[in-house]
Formats: sequence, C-alpha cells, structure tokens
Amino acid sequence: MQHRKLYAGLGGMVLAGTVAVAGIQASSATESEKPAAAPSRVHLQADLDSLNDSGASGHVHAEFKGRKADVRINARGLAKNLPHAQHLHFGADARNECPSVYDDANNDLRLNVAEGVPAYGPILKSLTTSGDTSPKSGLAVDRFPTTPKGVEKYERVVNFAPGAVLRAIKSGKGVVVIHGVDHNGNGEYDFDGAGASELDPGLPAEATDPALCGVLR
Ligand SMILES: [Cu+2]
Repeated sequence: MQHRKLYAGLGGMVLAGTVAVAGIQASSATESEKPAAAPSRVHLQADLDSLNDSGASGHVHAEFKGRKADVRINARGLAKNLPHAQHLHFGADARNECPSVYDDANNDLRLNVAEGVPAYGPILKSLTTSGDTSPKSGLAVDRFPTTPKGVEKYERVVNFAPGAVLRAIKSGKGVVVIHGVDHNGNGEYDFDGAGASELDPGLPAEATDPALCGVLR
C-alpha cells in the first residue's frame, strides 16, 4: 500500500521528475569527463645505468592502468647465463634515487645491496618471470631472468595495492634495480668475487650486488 501511494505520488510529479532526470544526466556527463571515471593511465620509463662497473645498460617502460602495470625491461651487458634478481624498490624514507659512490659506506669500492637502501629503499615488487611478485620472492633465483649473451628481454603485468605507495610510484619515486655482478669475471657467482651477501650469508655477494639502476619517471 505504501509503495502504491508513493508510486502514485511520483506519477503525479511528472514535471518535477523530468527535471530531476535531466539533473542526473547532466551530472553523469560531468562524471564521465573526469579522468577518475576510467582507470588512470600513466606511462613511466627509466634509463638503467651501470653500477659496480657492471658495464651493463638498459631501459624500462612501465604502463600503468589503474593499479596494474605492464613492465617491460630491455637490458644488455649483464653477466652472462646467470640469474639476475630484479626489483622495483621504494621506501617512504628513501631518497628514491639510484645510489652513487657516496653510498659506499665502507669504502670498499663496491656498492652492496644494503649500501643502496638509503637511496632506493627496500623491495616493493620482485620482478619475477612467474608466480609471486611480492618482496618475499626477492631472492627467488629460479624465477628471475637468466641472460644468455648478457641480454635480457622481460615483460610482465604486475598488480599493485591501491593507495599512497602506488601514487608515489606513479609520481616518479620507484627505482628499478637489476642485481648480479660477476666481479672477478669467472662466469659464475662465487664467494671469491666479493664474499657473502649481506642479505643471505648462503649467497655470494656477486648474486645480490646491484648491476643496473634507474628511477621510473
Ligand atoms: Cu633489488
């Protein structure tokens, strides 16, 4: 009964109703003109520069649609036939840039992973070839690109959580780092090159030292 009365009441207000509908259409038209109505697209890229005299070079494209990013990496000159851990790094307290010789805290003429953290921050995404992309996979060496002839071609869609960190990445504060430097040039990651990794004493530092770095802007 109440509904019928209400309906009858609305029926009697045709004129007012038309005005209201027109009002809704006007406001929805305004909504669709805002970029926020569709997933926002942001295209970032980075030149990857050599660290630790790796002699490597490369380029990253990251096409963000909403909270997904299509990440493409092309690199060359990396240590051949070895897995290269690679990450998107970000730290709210980091400088959000690549480390320099001034970050070589112990002056051993080598930048290890930890010495780079004040510059690039901790791991936000592990740019693996399959499976998990969280920081937990940071050293999942069997799921990172190996580089026959020192060349890497990588593409993967990576999902992000919505929020302030994703906004920071889109605003140019994410740093891509590719690790793995064969310091003594013997074709493998071994402890003779630079001792043990400060991340995992079971891994040679050669496997985790940064070889390439670039800020996504
Ligand atoms: Cu890293």
